[in-house]
Amino acid sequence: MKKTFRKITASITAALLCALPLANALTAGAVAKSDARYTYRKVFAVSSAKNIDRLVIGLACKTTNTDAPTANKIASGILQNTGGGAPGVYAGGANFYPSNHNVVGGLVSFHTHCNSPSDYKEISVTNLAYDPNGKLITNAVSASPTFLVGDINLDKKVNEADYQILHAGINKYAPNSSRYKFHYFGYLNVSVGNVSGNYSGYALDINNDGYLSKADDEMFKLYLESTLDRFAE
Ligand SMILES: [Ca+2]
Ligand SMILES: [Ca+2]
Repeated sequence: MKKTFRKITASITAALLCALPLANALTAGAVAKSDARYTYRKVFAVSSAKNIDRLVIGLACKTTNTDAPTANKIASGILQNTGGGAPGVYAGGANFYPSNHNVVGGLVSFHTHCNSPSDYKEISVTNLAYDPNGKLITNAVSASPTFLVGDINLDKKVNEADYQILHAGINKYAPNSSRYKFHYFGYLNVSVGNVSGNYSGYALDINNDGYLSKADDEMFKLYLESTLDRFAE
């Protein structure tokens, strides 16, 4: 019963409440501190040509110690952030119109900042792709789990151990200042010393540009030395 109600609430929120000002979502304890260290991200990506004209995405989460979800472009195109909410709930939303209907790889993402890794509480996700005739294309776009940016080894901490994996991954997949284009939902095999592991591709894209490159390494170093409070998106 509760689950059904949530689903209904989410679809109503996505369909009808998009124009509500975000101020409606602000309650006591909402919004991360300005120097909050933790960024959560969800990536929407497509693995093969699907003739996508419009992608409608949404991400609803609780407001406690958390900023409102905001959409970011990965592929080129037009992005319109919408969004609204109800007390205690953010309903981030966006429309994305890719420049290339047959784009492959990352399309868009949502990000939000939190005071601590345990603050992020997801409620629902919307992911609808339409062709140029306005027809729904089923299973066109995949959404990653919402993940803590920088926590590559999934221990809920962002630290030197994660950086070592990133650094080794760049040496293997993007050597000599080259760039490796992510397919996002595959795994990259990376070894640090004699420990080898498979890591989600999207987890290594620290700067969220769709590629693994030296720029990800540099951004992570700035974060570890606290020159950067948090990853932007
Ligand atoms: Ca970690
Ligand atoms: Ca990158």
